[in-house]
Parts: sequence; structure tokens; C-alpha cells
Amino acid sequence: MRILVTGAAGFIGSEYVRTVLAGGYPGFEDADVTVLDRLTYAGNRANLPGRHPRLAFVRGDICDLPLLLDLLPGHDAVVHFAAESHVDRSLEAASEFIRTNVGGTQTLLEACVRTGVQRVVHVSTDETYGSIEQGSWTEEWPLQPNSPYAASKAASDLVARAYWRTHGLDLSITRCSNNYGPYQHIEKLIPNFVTRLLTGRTVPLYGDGSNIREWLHVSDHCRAIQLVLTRGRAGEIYNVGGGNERTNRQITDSLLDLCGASPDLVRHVADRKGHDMRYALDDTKIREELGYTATVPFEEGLAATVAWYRDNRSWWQPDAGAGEERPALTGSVR
Ligand code: NAD
Ligand code: TDX
Repeated sequence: MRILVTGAAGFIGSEYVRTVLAGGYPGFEDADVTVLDRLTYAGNRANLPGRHPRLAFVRGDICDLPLLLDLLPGHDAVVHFAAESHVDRSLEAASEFIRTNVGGTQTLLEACVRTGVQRVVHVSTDETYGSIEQGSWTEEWPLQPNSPYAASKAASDLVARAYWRTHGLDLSITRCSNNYGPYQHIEKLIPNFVTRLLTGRTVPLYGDGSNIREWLHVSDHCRAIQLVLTRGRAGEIYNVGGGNERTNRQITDSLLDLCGASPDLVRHVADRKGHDMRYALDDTKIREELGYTATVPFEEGLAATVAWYRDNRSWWQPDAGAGEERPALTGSVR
């Protein structure tokens, strides 16, 4: 078994590859892994083992068709994580999101068809469904993405579906809720707040903090992806949820406690443009069809994540001062 994993120098893909290399997925203990990653600002080679007998690392772009046609022959499967992934960046500059997430996915799938790759998982997100006031999304819900990031992921899902339908590519799509865990870039809510609180800085809470996200530990997400890779049906979409709905204010309060930080460090800042109010997935399908269950209790996983950032300062400290302060709306509030 030889798999090519795109974007595995990032947060979720690196968790997936570290687990494959550690023999964490039954049947894949001997699998060889090729990582293809462009090493954008979000990619970090140090998220993966420097040397490993079953790992080959290729720095390259998923938009590069000749490279893909050269690289893919001999691979049995592709797990596709590579993307521009941060909503705030897509509000400032969307074109890279369209280039990589839409164009790159199309190029990758075209190369898979041409080189006879047998199985593909396209990793997508709950944000493609938009925002939901009550209840939860099933896989049949219409796509109503609100940010350029979400729109680019929704478009990539449609391209993926078309490559299954038109070319018979054996491909499944996963749509997961918000991930948390070690190795997540400090631009995202939880690592941003943890690293700022651990260094005595303020944390910028968008709007009134009432927006709700559904959180899942990255290891549970990766296990779900592996289940879909090995047992998912072609042409099918699988939601992966965690059931842990929290407002951003609740997350902030938990992080203040875990970091032993003062509530005065919370700054209410200008809201994100078009900020989705709530995400919630119905993941009955993956649970009933593939026997998936999330295993990491949220409070335990969050505490372990904070401990990881506390114990691995050298991983994030070089970046810790990066990022602009947003103007405070009301000063420190609680
Ligand atoms: P990330 O930003 O941490 O990592 C993305 C990786 O892709 C980086 O290593 C980057 O260098 C690489 N990359 C970017 N453009 C590339 C290109 N053109 N060619 C090759 N490599 C490129 O992202 P993440 O949080 O690990 O997310 C991984 C996937 O999971 C994404 O597709 C994302 O949409 C999806 N997802 C993320 C979450 C979440 O909460 N983070 C939730 C659901 C789904
Ligand atoms: O500084 C912040 N302050 C703040 O209040 C940041 C970075 C975020 N927020 C809020 C915005 C969101 O309501 O926290 C919530 C989470 O924000 P992000 O970490 O940026 O995640 P989100 O926008 O929900 O998208 C994430 O989940 C779905 C990932 O970044 C996506 O890649 C994934 O598809």
C-alpha cells in the first residue's frame, strides 16, 4: 500500500501521517507515504518526522500537473488535505483560495484519473453548508457557503463529485466540524488564544462571542478519514461531527481557566465580516454506516492541547508576535 497525502505539513494532514507512520491504523502498518506539500506559511516540515523509512516528502504544488503526473504512478490512494484554510485570510485575499482549493483540487483529481489512482478521499468542511440557527446539517443539505474560503471548499466538493460521476474516480468526501489539537497554526481561535494567554497578551474575541462552533479533536477527525478511505462508498459524502457545541465565549473562558489567565485579557473586537453564527453537523451516516464514534472528551482534549502549547513553545514562539492587533471596540469586557 502506497498513499500520497497532500498538505500533510499542515495541522490535520500531519496528524494523519504521523499516525500512519506510527502504525495507528489497522492494515496500514506497512504503508508507504508520500507527502506533497507546497510549504506555504501554514506548512511546517517539522510537523513530520525528519527521516522515516516509510516517508517521502516532496515540496510541490497541487496545481502543478506535470509534477503530479510524475509523482502519482505507483500510488494506490490519495488523501487530499492541501488547502488554504483560514477564513480571515480569505476575506482579505481570496484568489489564492480559488487557485489552490478549486484549481488545485481539479488538477489533482485530473492527475489521479490519468494515472489510475484507485481511491481518493477529499477532505472538506462543514462550512460549505453555511450557517444554521437550529438543528443540524445532513449530507443532503444545500451548499450555502458564506466566506470565500467556504465557497472555494464547496466548489472543490462539486469538482470532486464531478470527477466521480464523469470519470468513475473512486472518491469520497468528508465534511468535518472545527478541529482542535496539537500542531494547529496559531492563526486559528484556540492556538491563537492559548499562545497569547501564555505570554500575557490580550485575546481578540470577535463580536459578542456568541457564535457557536462544534469542536472535534484532530485525532478523531483523522480516524474518521481513515474509515472513509478504507470503507467509505464512492461518490458519497460523510459528515464528521464532534457534538461539542460551544460559544466562542465559552471556549475563551475555558482557555482563561486552563492558562491561569486574567479575564481582563479578553478584548471584544470588530466582528468578522459575514461571520457565520453556528455550525452543527448530523453525522448519523458515518456512525451508522462505518461505525465511527468520537473518542476524545472535549474538556480532556482541550486541557491536553493547552498543555501541548505550554510544553512546545519552540514550535510556536517564532510566530507568536505575528498578526495584527484588531482595534478594541469596548476594551476589556467580561
Ligand atoms: P493547514 O492550513 O494547517 O494546512 C494546509 C497545508 O496545505 C499546509 O501544509 C500548506 O503548506 C499546504 N498547502 C497549501 N496550499 C498548497 C498547494 N497549493 N499545494 C500543496 N500544498 C499546499 O490546514 P488544516 O487545518 O490542516 O486543514 C486541512 C484540510 O482540512 C483543509 O482542506 C481544510 O479545508 C480541511 N478542514 C479543516 C478543519 C479545521 O478545523 N482546521 C475542519 C474541517 C476541514
Ligand atoms: O482571533 C480570533 N477571534 C475569534 O473570535 C479568531 C481567529 C477566531 N475567532 C472566532 C471566529 C469563529 O467564530 O472563533 C471562531 C473560530 O474561528 P477559526 O479558528 O478562524 O475557525 P472557523 O472560522 O470556524 O473555521 C475553522 O473550522 C472549519 C477552520 O479554520 C476551517 O479550516 C475549517 O474548515
